[in-house]
Amino acid sequence: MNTTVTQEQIDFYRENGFVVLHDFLTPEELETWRDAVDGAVRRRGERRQLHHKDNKYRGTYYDYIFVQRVNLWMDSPEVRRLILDPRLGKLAAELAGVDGMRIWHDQALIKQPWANPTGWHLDNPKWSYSSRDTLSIWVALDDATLQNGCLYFLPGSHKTADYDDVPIGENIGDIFRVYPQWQETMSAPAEMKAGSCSFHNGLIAHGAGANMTPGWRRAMTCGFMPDGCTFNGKQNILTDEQFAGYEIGDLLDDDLQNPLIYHRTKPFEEKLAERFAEDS
Ligand SMILES: O=C(O)CCC(=O)C(=O)O
Ligand SMILES: [Fe+2]
Repeated sequence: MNTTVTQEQIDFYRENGFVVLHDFLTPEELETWRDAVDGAVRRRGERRQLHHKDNKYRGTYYDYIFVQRVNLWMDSPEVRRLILDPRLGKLAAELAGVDGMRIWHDQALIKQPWANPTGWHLDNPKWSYSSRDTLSIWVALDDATLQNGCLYFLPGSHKTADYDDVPIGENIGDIFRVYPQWQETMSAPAEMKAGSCSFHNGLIAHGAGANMTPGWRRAMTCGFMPDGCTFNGKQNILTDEQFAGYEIGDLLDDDLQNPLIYHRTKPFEEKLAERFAEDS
């Protein structure tokens, strides 16, 4: 895994709100990621989240955007080993320019053959904290192409976005009703070979094309929350119990839900090691 970034890549990320890192995984690592994610998705069955009983989107337009399975690190030791990796945390922290990173959630996002496009949206306004430094990694498990639904970004939109949420719905351009100032911005596709990845800011406008092919477009993603973020009143992935337990302004520092996977100065290794000790 090539987790070194140049100053040029950091500058590109800060200016544009995304960066593509080609050849991120070795061919062997790519096989490990594919096996881990495929196995975890299969075992998860219909449940988008571990605490769900069923899939409320079954058969809807949303269900045919992608197979979405959230927080696979929680129920798959194989995915846990990949996602709770301090090298990912350090890389995310370097791009964002923060001291430490926690996991917000991981997600397998698998576009089925002939899947719907992923409408333009922002990520962070959906989440339970607000941070202009939060960001996600998106790892291509298959080649992501213009034909099968690669990501697209609106470069620089993270700088002028605010916290109005736009649902990922059937009109892929709904976001331009909320942010008409972006209507003239040219989008940037992010085609990637399998094993490459991108990082994108939590406030950049992004989406993905339809899958116009009979093949699969698999991706594994993870949102990283800068250490020190506080609850903003949105439930998002929190269970009803967790949601009821937080008050606006509370620190989101529950290591069972949002493990600290990297910090420049605070110790974090011991807690992570305890996590992995349970696996063996
Ligand atoms: O993979 C996709 O279709 C969308 C990905 C996305 O929205 C994300 O990773 O935040
Ligand atoms: Fe997104």
